[in-house]
Amino acid sequence: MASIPTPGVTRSDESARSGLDVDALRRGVLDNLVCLQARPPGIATTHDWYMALAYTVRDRMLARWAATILTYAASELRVACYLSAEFLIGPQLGNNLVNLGIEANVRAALRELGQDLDELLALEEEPGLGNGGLGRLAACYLDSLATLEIPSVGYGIRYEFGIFDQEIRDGCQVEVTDKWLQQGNPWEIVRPNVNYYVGFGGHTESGNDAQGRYKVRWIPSRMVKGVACDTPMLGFRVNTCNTLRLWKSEAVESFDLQDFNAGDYYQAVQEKVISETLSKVLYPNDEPEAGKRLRLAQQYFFVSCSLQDMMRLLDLKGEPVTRFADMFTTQLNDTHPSIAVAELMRLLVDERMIPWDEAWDITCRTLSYTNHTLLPEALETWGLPLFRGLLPRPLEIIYEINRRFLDTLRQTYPGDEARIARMSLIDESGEKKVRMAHLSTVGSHAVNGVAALHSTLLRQTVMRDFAELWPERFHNVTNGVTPRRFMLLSNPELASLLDRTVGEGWVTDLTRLRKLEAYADDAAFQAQWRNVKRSNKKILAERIRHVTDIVVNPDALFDIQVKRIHEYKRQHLNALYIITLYQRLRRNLDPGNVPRCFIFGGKAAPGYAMAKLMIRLITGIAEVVNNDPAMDGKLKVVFYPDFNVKNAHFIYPAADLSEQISTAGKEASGTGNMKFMMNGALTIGTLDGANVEIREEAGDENFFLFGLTTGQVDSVKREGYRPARHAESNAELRETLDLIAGGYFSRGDPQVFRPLVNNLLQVDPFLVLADYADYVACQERVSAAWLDPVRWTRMSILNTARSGKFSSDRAIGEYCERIWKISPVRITLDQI
Ligand code: 26Q
Repeated sequence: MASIPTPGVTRSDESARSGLDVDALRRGVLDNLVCLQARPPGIATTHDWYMALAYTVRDRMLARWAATILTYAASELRVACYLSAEFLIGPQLGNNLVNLGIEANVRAALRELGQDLDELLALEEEPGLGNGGLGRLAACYLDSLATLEIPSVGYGIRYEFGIFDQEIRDGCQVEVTDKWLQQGNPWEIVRPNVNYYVGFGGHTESGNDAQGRYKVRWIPSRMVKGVACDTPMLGFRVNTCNTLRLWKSEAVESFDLQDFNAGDYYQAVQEKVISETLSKVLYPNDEPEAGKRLRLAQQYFFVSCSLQDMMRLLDLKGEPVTRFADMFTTQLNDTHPSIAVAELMRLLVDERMIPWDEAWDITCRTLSYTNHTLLPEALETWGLPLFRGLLPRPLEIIYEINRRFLDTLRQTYPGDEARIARMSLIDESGEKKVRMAHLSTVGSHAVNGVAALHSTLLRQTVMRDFAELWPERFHNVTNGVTPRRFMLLSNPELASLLDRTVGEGWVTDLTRLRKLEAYADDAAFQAQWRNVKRSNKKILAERIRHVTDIVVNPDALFDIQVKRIHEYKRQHLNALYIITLYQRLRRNLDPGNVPRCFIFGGKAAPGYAMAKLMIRLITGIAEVVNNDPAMDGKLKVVFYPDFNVKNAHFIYPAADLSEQISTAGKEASGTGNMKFMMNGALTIGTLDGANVEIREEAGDENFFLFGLTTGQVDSVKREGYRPARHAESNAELRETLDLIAGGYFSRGDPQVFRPLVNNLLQVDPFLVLADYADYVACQERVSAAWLDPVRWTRMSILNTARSGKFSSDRAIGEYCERIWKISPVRITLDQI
């Protein structure tokens, strides 16, 4: 896309700091290289050039950032605050270039300096401040919020170590510490003067104050300081530049450090270390030991800093704290920030002397909660002893909220003690625990699921009692992803074809892609479509060769499954099919003889043994298949290490087939499924999460459906599932499992995959064997479709054409209208 002039900045204003033409950009890079990086061009490393370029781009965002902050500070408006323990924002340079519209000029300026933009882009370390879907969703939402010109802030934690880097050694995952800050982060501005104190531990004291009002004082045993670290979030071709504010923990400089004797000094230093540990590392999900004390401390830390920050902004604006809900609407991204219910109450009642009922009204009007999971083991709870030890005052507040809530329940449901026990904020069935999803639901005015099916199941299962009590509180907002990053930036060839075919407006109004339908059967357009895909597949093939040494054929069907490794996502179902196909090919029994390249990517939680074994199975199959000369030109298997946002950029555009094969009812939504669809991949999938809506939009005939439905899954389980029966009645499945169990994919060692095979045959909690036969049959339909390129290309075009619903702009539009009740605010640059 061509560059655009900066609104409000005339040519004569243009300087090395703000100019967008080639000359100004060139001078900007040189200036930053010499003055900020302190490196003359002669000795500068490529990384120095990257830093200089990043600063040059950031300089161009600062005027917009300042104008945005000033506008929000000055006007009477409502700000949406997105509270999330994770923001997986991905590399920033390319995205900012695209949003500013200066990619072509920057490329030219760098060329004059003897540098290559692509090389510099490849150097950027991405901030891996999230595990997967939930964190990336938060980042897509920030992009849409800025692009739609919605006043908003993202609040989270500035982890020093993000999600680990994955290496594959001897076929196994090895975790390597993610030192993303080692070389410096040019996008972040630390604001030491924006800081708050957060208390932990200690005890509470109660009594009456001078006016005779009952008051509780919390005397914490430890204070931690949170310092704001800001990253600008620029919208696409608009002046809105919002803030992602992440909190870094620091020790409070106390007297103990200054006037010490030897013993106190070491004690004080230890306290400092503990405080700084708070924002040290991101917790992986799916960890059996996830309920760690430090995790709860992290959650409270960032929530308290964020709410205090909002209060300070209110004070700065001269607004009374009673207007909190008019000035802020706050979304809780899952239960990770749900301690906000208690903390906002504490700040209002204890610190601002607001009467309880009024504070409760403010809290409920301010907060809303998004649920991202139905898996019982993933619903957050915290044991009472741990909670009380760390957060004694917030726990008292939760008790008081619960007491009042249960009182109203007893009036509504007299005598129904079972229901009341189910709804209580405290689970008393075993070891007592605080139920965070309950707390969020009671303390919010809106609760939503992330896909239509998920929201329905939420109302029917985990939230059933609450949905009966407050039906109007429950919503669905189907997830979405940003087409700026996942199409325009990462698939430039497709973007350019779309520009030429439907006009450039699709980037901010993805429903315009519908116009492509008219070209679905146009032979010339089909040829261009295939060329784009082929070119993207060549790029991925080259990356694969570079990283894994495996040579893949870009003309093979690229069948891709990239996502976190988890039993419910069923990468092992895919693996069983590959083995089946391998056996058929060896015997020349494959019906279509379609060359396939299976590509996997994804991280397993470090403590999740079965997920790690699934990786080993895939790499084990790859070793056998890729080294079998009989499979040349027919079958390849690749495990692409370290799947992250950066790698995703060249993976989604290269896909022919998108694997979305979770057990029905387990995947809340999925968002990778949407990225594949936009980039013209066809989906093979179950009726789970957003797949249901993807199929609805694409049309049944353009989606490869298989598997049990949620209703069937329930009845199979109710009737007593016997996985071994499927193996007994299906010779191919039996052979496949026997090969794994016999050590065929583990260099002859039958012990390696025993736990996996036994689990499948004896328990199979995710019904892999029950869905196997239908999956294999469905893959045969995929092969048949592939053999008819005109049909396949038509299906591919229609998938992209009908992906408009899955833009995060649509999702954010729904949050604004239905949940946040806020509207856009135009930012102009004339005020600074
Ligand atoms: C909780 C407690 C302690 C430690 C870690 C965690 C933790 C961290 C991250 C629990 C869950 C997560 C992440 C969950 C997640 O990514 N869920 C996905 O959210 C996507 C966006 O809505 C959906 O599309 C996916 O279906 C859902 O799995």
